[in-house]
Amino acid sequence: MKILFIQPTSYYDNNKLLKKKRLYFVGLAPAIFASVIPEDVEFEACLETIENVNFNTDADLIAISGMGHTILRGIDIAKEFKRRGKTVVMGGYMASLVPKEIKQYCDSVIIGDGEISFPKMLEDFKNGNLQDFYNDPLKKLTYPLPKYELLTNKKIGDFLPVQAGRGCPNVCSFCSVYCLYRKKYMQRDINEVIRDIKRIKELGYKKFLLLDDNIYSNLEYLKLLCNEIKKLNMKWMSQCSIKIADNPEILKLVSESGCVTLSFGIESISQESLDKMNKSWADVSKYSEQIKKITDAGIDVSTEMVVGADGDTIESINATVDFIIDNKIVVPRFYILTPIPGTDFYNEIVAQDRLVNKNIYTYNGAEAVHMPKNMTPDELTNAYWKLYKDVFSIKNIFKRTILREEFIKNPIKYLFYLYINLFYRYQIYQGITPNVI
Ligand code: B12
Repeated sequence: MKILFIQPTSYYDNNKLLKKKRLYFVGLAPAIFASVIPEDVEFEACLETIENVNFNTDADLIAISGMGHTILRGIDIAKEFKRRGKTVVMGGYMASLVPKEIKQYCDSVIIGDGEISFPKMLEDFKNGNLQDFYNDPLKKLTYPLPKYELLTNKKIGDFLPVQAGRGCPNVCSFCSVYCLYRKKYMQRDINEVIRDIKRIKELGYKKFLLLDDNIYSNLEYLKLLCNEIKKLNMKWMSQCSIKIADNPEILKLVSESGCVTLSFGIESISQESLDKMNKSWADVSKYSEQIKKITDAGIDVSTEMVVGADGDTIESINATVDFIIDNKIVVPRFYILTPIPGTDFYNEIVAQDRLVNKNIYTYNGAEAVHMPKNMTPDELTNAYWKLYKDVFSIKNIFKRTILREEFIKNPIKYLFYLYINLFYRYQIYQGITPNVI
C-alpha cells in the first residue's frame, strides 16, 4: 500500500503555478501522518511549491491538503487523479471549513485533526469501506515522533516545525483557526515537544519553528517550555500575541531561550477594525511601544496585517506605510481581509448582502471580494497593492533593514532581511502576495 500526500502550491496570474527553488517554511502534517500509519504502508510527500506532482504515480491513495486558496489547485489535482481512476482523500483547514463543498471532488474528507482519522480512513480504504467524512477531534494533543526525514531531503529552510499547541482561545471572527476549533486550545506535553526538538537537533538543525497559535495564553506552560528549550541551545521562531511585550519577565525568558523572531497578527492600525473583528484585546495605541519592547529584548518582529475591515479607510491604509516604516518592521506581510467560506466573517458578510464576488473559487486574499464600508472593492484592491509597493520601495526597504542602528551590531542578519525584502518586492511586482519565502 502506498500513499502520495500532496501539499498543493497556489495559482497566480491566471493559472500559472507558483514555483520556488526552496520552500523555507514547511507544514508538519506529512511528517505526522508518516508516523501514525502502519509501518508497512509507504508514504511519499510532494510539496508542490518545490516539486512536481507525479500524476503517473503507482500510489494507491492520494491524500491532498491545502491552505487557503491553494485548495483551488488541490481540487484540480484531485480531479486529475480521479480522472485517472485513483482514490482521493482531502483534509486540512480549508477542506475542514467547507467539507461538503470539497467532497464533490474527492472520495472522502477528513475534518479537523487527522491523527485518529487518517489511520482509520486508511483501514476503511483497505477494507473497501471508505466513508464520505471523518471527524475525530483529538481530546489530547499527542502523537508519535514526526518522521522529519520525510522533509529533510527536500529543498527547505534551515529549520523544521515543532508543534506546542493547536487551536486558539481567541474568537477573531475572520480567522480559520477560531472558526474550526471554536476556542478549543490544546497544548502538547512539554516532554513531547522537547523530544521533537531534540530529534531536530540530532538531524543537524540549529533552528526550529514553534507552531502554536497562541503560545502566550498559558504563561506557566510557556515558562516551563522556555526553561527546557534553553538547555538545548537552539534558535527558534514563532507567532505570538503582541501582549507578550507587556510582560518583561516572560519576554526576557523567551528571548534567553533562543527565540529570535516572532510574528504578530496585529491586523490593522484602526482600533475600530480590530473591534469589529472581535479582536479588541489588541490595543493599537500601544503597538509602537510594544514593538519597541520586543525588539529591545533582542527579538525581531514580523507582522501580519489585513486591510479592508470596517474601520479601514483609504487614509488609514496609506498611513499603514508610515506605521511600518516608523516601527522598522523587518518582514511585514499584508492580506486583503477575505470572508473565507466557513468562517463567521463570511456568514456575517453574506447576511449583510455585502458579498460582491460570490464565486468562492476565485478568492485569493489579494483581491477584494466583499463590499468594504469606506471604499469600493476596486479601491480596496488598489490600495492594497499600493500599500505593498510603498512599503517595499527600495528606499523603505533600506530604512527597515540596513539603515538602522542595529545593523552595525549584526550586519549579516540585516543583510538576510534585505534579501527577503528584495525577494518580496520581486514577487509584488509580479502580482504575487509574498507569503512563501
Ligand atoms: C507552516 C504554515 C505555513 C507555511 C508552510 C506552507 C506549506 N505549504 O507547507 C507557509 C508560511 C509557507 C504558509 C503559507 C500559507 N499559509 Co499557512 N500556515 C502554516 C501554519 C502556521 C502551520 C501549519 C502546520 O504545520 N500546522 C501543524 C499541523 C499538524 O496541522 P495542520 O496542517 O492543520 O494538519 C492537521 C489537520 O489539518 C489535518 N490535515 C492537514 N492536511 C491534511 C491533508 C489530508 C489529506 C488529511 C486527511 C488531513 C489533513 O491533519 C493534520 C494533523 O492533525 C498554519 C497555522 C496552523 N494553526 O496550523 C498556517 C495556515 C494553515 N496557513 C494558512 C494560510 C491561509 C496560508 C496561505 C494561503 C497564506 C496566504 N493568505 O497567502 C499560504 C499558502 C502557501 C502554500 N503554497 O501552501 C491558514 C489556513 C486557513 C485556511 N482556511 O485554509 C492557516 C491556518 C493560518 C491562519 N491562521 O489562517 N503557511
